[in-house]
Amino acid sequence: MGNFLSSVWSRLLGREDVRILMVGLDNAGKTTILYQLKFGKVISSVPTIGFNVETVSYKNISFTVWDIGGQDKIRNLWRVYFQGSQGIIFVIDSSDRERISEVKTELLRLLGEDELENVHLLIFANKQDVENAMSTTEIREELGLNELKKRSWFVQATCATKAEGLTEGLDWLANQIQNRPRLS
Ligand SMILES: Nc1nc2c(ncn2[C@@H]2O[C@H](COP(=O)(O)OP(=O)(O)OP(=O)(O)O)[C@@H](O)[C@H]2O)c(=O)[nH]1
Ligand SMILES: [Mg+2]
Repeated sequence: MGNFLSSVWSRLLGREDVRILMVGLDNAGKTTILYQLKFGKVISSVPTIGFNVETVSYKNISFTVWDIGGQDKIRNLWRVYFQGSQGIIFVIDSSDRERISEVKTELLRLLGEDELENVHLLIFANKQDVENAMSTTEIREELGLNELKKRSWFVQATCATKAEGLTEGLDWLANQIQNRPRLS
């Protein structure tokens, strides 16, 4: 990840290990984001079966991002990876209006998991470059985020293929984890 996000990582100095999970429906852009963070360039991705995991070290911290495939039949496996995570990145294909209710169902199911009760939630409203993509305001409304109680959450507009918005979102997440590793 090199210098790309060093200002983000420097906020997390002193933390031994920070574990972030990245989930979302299939085709949302998770693997593209992971590769952007790791390599800083777009690498063509194929649907993930199972997961990709990348650990990035910066000084004395290690930051592990688990990119878990979003296909319907493996979503039940997400919970295997929840334990010990401080942050969740939930990636949405903002151009996929047809599946926004499915996104909401999955998100609410995720947030209902005991293991994730106090975990910070960063939502990447991805594919903002696609014409007629849902805005962050629309996504907040569609997902009913304003009704979330006791949860620190943030919606960031992104275009993963151009690496836009990723740093801003992770900056928010890093701040949250720095200030309050887990809410309680
Ligand atoms: N236009 C556009 N396409 C994107 C963007 N991000 C990802 N894509 C494309 O969307 C497709 C799916 O991206 P992936 O990163 O493989 O999606 P994923 O969430 O990992 O999908 P699964 O592994 O199946 O769960 C690829 O063709 C990407 O190039 C974006 O911001 N804009
Ligand atoms: Mg993938």
